[in-house]
Amino acid sequence: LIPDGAFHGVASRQSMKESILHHLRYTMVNLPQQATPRDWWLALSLAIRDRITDDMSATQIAHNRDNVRRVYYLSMEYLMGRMLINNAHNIGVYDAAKQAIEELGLDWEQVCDEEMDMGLGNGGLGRLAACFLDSLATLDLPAIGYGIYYEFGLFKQEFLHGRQVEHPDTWIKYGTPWDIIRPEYSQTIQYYGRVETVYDNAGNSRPVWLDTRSVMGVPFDIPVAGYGTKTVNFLRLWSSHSTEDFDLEEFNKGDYVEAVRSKAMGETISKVLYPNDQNANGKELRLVQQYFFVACSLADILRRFEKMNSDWTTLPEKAAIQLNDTHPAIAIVELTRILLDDKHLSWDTTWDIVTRTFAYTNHTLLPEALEKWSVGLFEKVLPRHLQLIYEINHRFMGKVVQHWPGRDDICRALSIIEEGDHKMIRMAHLAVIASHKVNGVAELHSQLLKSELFPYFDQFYPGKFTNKTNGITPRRWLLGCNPGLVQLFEQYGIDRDWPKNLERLRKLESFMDDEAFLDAFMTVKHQNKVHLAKIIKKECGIDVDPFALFDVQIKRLHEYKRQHLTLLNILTLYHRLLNGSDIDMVPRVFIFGAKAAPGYALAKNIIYAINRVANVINNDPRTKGKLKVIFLPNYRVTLASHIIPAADLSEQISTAGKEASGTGNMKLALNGAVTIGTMDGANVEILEEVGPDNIFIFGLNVDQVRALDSQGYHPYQYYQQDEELKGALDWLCSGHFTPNDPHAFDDIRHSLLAGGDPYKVMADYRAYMDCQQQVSDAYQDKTRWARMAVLNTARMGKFSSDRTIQEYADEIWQLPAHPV
Ligand code: DL6
Repeated sequence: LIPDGAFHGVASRQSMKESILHHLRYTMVNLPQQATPRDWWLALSLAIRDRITDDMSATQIAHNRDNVRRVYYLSMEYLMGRMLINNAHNIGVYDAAKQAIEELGLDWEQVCDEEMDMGLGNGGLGRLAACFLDSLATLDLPAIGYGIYYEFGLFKQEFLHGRQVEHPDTWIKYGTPWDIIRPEYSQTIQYYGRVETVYDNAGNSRPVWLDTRSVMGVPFDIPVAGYGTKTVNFLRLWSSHSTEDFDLEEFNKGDYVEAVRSKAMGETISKVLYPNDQNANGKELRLVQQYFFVACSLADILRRFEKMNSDWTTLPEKAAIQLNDTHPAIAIVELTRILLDDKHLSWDTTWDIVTRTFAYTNHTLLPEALEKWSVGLFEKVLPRHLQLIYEINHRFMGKVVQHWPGRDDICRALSIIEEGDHKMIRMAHLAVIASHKVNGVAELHSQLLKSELFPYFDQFYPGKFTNKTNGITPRRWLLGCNPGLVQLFEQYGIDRDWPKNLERLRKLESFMDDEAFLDAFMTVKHQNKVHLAKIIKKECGIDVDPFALFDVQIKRLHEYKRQHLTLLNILTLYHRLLNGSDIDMVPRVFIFGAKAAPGYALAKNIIYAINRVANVINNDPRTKGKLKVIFLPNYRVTLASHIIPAADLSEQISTAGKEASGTGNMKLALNGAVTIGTMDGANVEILEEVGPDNIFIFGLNVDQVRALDSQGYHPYQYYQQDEELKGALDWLCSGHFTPNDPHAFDDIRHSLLAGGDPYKVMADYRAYMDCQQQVSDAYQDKTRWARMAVLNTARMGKFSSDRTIQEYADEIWQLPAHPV
C-alpha cells in the first residue's frame, strides 16, 4: 500500500535480492545451494533490518537534538509475535521482499515460518503493549518501551492424551535478527541489604542503604518502525547478568560456592516469564524481576534526561512514564528514592516531580490479580523502598484524615498497607496515589473501577480516573494477516491509507446492496477457512468442512471467560444430534485456542474436558460431520493471525463485569467475524459501533449479576429446572468421555454447583443456547450473514490502537508528535 521505497531507502525487488544474497554470503557464511530455510529467513530479516536502521538512528538523533518530551512505557510483558512481515509492511517493502524471495526460487510462507514468535507476554496485557508500540511509532510520538529480555517466553503448550503439558519456550536459543545489544548502556542496580541511619557532624541524620547485592542489566533494543513514516522507536529489554566485582568479593572471602551461586542468581532474574495472567505471583523472584527492570529503566531514563537538562523539576516536562498495570509500580518508589537520597531534593519537590511523571493503567478488577506484596518480603528485598512506602502512606493518610475526620474505616480502605496477621502492600493503591491519571481499558471497566474498586479514591481525587478504550493495530491484525481482504479493498477503491485511518473502511457500507461485493467478501472468508482447515489437518489430523460455521473462542483459559459454557453448548448440540431433535442443525466447527496457567488446576481440567469431548464427537459417525471440535495446541500470536481471518463467529462470553476489555473481540470483528457476547468489557462498545442487528448479545448484565449475588444465587435451581443443562453436565461427568477415569471432571461439576458457580455459567446457559439458535438461523441466510460480517469490518474504526494512543497522548501524556 505504501509505494516501495517511499520511506526507507532503496527497496526495489532487485536491491532486496542483492541484500538477501549479501547477508546469506557474509553474515550467514553460506551459499544459496546449501542454505537452510532458516538461513534464508535470517538473510531476509537482516535485509529488512538494514532498511530500518538508518531511520532508527535518525529518529534518535532528532529526538535527542530537540530534547523532546518522551513517553516511557513500562511493561513486564510484550507479546510481539513475529516481526518480519510486520516490519516489511510498515516500511513499505513487503511486495519487494516477497518477490525477491520468490525470484530466488523460495517459498515465501515457508521462509516466514522459520521465525519463532517473540512471546514475552501472557495474553491481552502484553499484546496491547505490542500494539501500542506500533501505534506510537506510526503516530510519530517519541516513545521508548522498557521491559525484560526473558530467555524463556510463555511456555509452549502440547496436549498429551488431551491434557496440557508445558515446555520451555526457547525462542532466543539461536539468537534473533531483531535485537541490538547495547552494552554501553548497561546499568548496575542494588537490592537486598539493610538501611542504617547515619549522622553527620552537625547531627543531621540520613538513611544509608548498605550491604546490598548488585546485578547488571544489559539492554537489547528492538527497533519499532512506524507504518508509512520515518519514525523508528525502540523497545529496550533488560537482560540480567552478575556483576563481576560482586563475585570477586565473594571469591576473596574464600566463599567460592556462594560466589558462583550469586552469579547464577543474577542470571536467573531475566530467565523466565511468569505464566500467570490473572493471578498475582507473590514470589520473591517476581518482585526481584519487577525491581530489576524498573531500576534499570529509570536509571536509563534519568541518564538521558541529565544529558540535556539540569533542573530536576523539569523532569515531568521531558518524561511521561506510563505504568502498564501495577507490575512496574515500584518505579514510583525508586524515583522517589533517587531524587531524595541521591539528588538530595526535599520531600515536597520530590513528590511533586513523581506525581507529575507517572500515570497508571489498570487492566483487571479480579481481586486475585491485584498485586499485594508481603511487608516481610519487601523489607528483605527492598528495605529502603519499604521505608519510603511507609512515608508516602503516612503523608497520604494525614490528608485522608483531614478529608474524612473520624472515618477509620475509610483510612483502612485507602491505606497502602493492608492490616492483618500478614501485613501486605497494595500496589494498586500506591499507583493511584502517585499517578496524575489512572485509566481503565474500556468504558464499562473504567466505570466499575470508580464505582466498585476505588470509590473513595474517586471521591478523594475527582477527575483522576479516566477511560482509554483499548485498540488493536490494523497493520498486524488486518494488513498483515488477511491479504485476501486487503486485495478486495483495493478492487473496491477503499482509500489506500486505511491502515493509518481505519475509519476509511466505513466506505464498505456503500456496497451493502452489491451482491458481487458481498459474494467476493465471503469468498475471501471461505479461502481463509480453507487455509485454516489445512492448518487444523496438519496440527490435529482432523478434517473440517470449510462450509461449516467456524465458531471461534481464542483467549487465555479462565473460568471467567467461560470456555466451559461453550462446552455445555457443544454437549447439548451433540445430544440433540444423537436424539434426532435437531437433524437440520447448521454444521459447526468449534475452534479453541487457549493456554492455562500451569498452576491453575481447574482451567487445565477444562482443557482436558474439551479435548475428551472433542475426541468422542470427532470420531462419532452419527454426527454426519455436522459437529467438530478442534482445540489447536500452543495458541500464540502467529496462530491467532491464521485463525482470526477465518472465523465466522467470535465467542466473547465472559461473565459481565469480569473482562476488563478484551482485544480479541476487536481483531475478530475487524476480520468480519460476528460476535456472540455478553455486555462485558469492550463488547459494549462494539455493540454501539456495529448496531444491535449485527451482534448477538445475551445473558446477565453487570447489574443483574450484582442483584443475583445480593439476593442469593442458587445454581442448583437452574440445573434442576433445565433438562438440557442437567443432561449436558451429567453427561460430561458420567464417565462417558473418560471411561478410565469416571471422576475426571468432578471439580468442574463442583465449581458449577456446590461451589456456588462464581461465574454464573448456569444462570446464563439458557440465554446462551437461545442466542446460539439465533446465530444458526442468521447463518442460514447467506446474504444477511454476509452483510453482518461486512458491517463488522466496516465499523471497527474506533478500535484502531492509533485512536487509543492519540487519546493517551492528548489527555494523559500531553505528548506532541515529532515527525523525523
Ligand atoms: O487491557 C488489555 C487486557 C484486556 O483486554 C483484558 O480484558 C484483561 O483481562 C487483560 N488483563 C490482564 C491482567 N493482567 N494483569 N494484571 O492481562 O488486559
